[in-house]
Amino acid sequence: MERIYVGLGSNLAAPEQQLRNAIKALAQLPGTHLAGVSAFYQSDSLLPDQPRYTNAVAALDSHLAPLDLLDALQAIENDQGRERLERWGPRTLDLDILLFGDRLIDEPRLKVPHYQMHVRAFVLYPLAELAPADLQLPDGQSLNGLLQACPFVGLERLPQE
Ligand code: A4P
Ligand code: MG
Repeated sequence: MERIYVGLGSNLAAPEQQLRNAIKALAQLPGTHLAGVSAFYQSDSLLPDQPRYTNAVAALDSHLAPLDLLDALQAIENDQGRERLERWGPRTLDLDILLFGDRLIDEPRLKVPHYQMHVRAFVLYPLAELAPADLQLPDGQSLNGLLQACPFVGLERLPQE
């Protein structure tokens, strides 16, 4: 079993419900245990003229191989009506593999750690709810160091139900 962190994001078609549905689907992945889910956070899109995003992070313990997990996550995105019209376009659901154990993965379809996670408050703060306090990324950076360099600005933590 390896500990995997998955970033969830949505900015179309009832984002909070999209995230709740995705979490149910993650819990049903074969060979996988859903170990935790962060609170939901809202923030403006990194791109102008897009609706606000809701983001969260889920922790999985899984026997799946990385590319099999990627296939499964893309199937969940497609099931929830994701249309890949343009890169970075608005989306009903985006599932990104943030960390996969302590692996560094550099394949055409999969780069882990996720290339932008180090500087995204909407990834780092929910991740910090689930990860051990002394988490180190496989490139040697500490989650605490990244958090200190990434202010909690423009992020709204939603109350949990
Ligand atoms: N891929 C490579 N590495 C990974 C990985 N670690 N996890 C490949 C998942 N996929 C990975 O992804 C394109 C391809 O990346 C996949 O086919 C897979 O083989 P995609 O999800 O189809 O495209 P995308 O999401 O449009 O691109 P990308 O680069 O994932 O976009 P980002 O970086 O996720 O940015 N603002 C806020 N507030 N919150 C957000 O969540 N998200 C974006 C999208 C912009 N602004 C945002 C947010
Ligand atoms: Mg993506």
